[in-house]
Amino acid sequence: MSLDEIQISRAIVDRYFSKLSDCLDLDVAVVGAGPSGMLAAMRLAEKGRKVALFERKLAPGGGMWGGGMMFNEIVVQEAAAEILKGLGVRVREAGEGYFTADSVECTATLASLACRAGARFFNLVSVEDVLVRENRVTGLVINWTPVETQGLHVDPLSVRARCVIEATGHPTEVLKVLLRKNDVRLLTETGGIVGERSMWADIAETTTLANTREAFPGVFVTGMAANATFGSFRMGPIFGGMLLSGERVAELVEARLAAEAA
Ligand code: 48F
Repeated sequence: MSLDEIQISRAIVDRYFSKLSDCLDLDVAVVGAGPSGMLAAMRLAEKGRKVALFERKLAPGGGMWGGGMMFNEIVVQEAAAEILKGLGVRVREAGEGYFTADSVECTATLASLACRAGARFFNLVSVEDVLVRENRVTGLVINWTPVETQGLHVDPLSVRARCVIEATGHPTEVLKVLLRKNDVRLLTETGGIVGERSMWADIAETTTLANTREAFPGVFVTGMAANATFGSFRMGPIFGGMLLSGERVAELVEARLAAEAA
């Protein structure tokens, strides 16, 4: 068979646009492909939900690749170690209830399994705004990351979603733009983003799970975005809370989708 560059190009264009077209109307749109977003997307896709992840960067994975200060090992506690083992990641005991795993193995495994479960990844795509109808977020406004980084004056496209998962990590970008452009209040004590506090791993790991919930009708927060939204501490390179939060948000969203369908 002789290779034809035009056929190669056509295959890419056709496949990409059929994928994008199919994802213009979603059950769940996940913003940010860090550990919490990828695990949530995987679990919801496993349930048969139509899920897409929108990730600004070229590589999915967020802050997990670099471990702590670029030392590419992560630390998790027992419950999260069990999640990783269940995904086939090799986990090693580090004593006194701590476990370690290779951060590249963890990140690559999460990305691979989320894809294989059926979640569709759109990397190099930034979420720049939301759709709001009757005090509920009903979708996202997306654009190419190079348009954003170059400051090009190019209008975006929109995606409808029955639920949005805010998994943008520390910056909490979905809720920030929602608040900036609309006269709305979040389901927090202050009505706004309470804000992330300095490092306190012990409390942060516990509160991440409690903070994983709906922050505005249609928007569920997970991972560091959950702690930033409801005002808890950062925890650094211990990733148990991120994984448990990803699992939890998937359960909450699945329950919501099922209840709304009933
Ligand atoms: O930051 P990130 O890894 O989020 P996470 O799942 O995990 C946090 C940990 O990595 C670590 C930590 C835990 O110990 O403190 O920081 O909460 O991944 C967030 C992803 O969201 C992308 C961003 O590029 C990153 O990959 N992202 C952020 N804003 C947008 C976005 C946006 N507006 N549109 C698309 N992607």
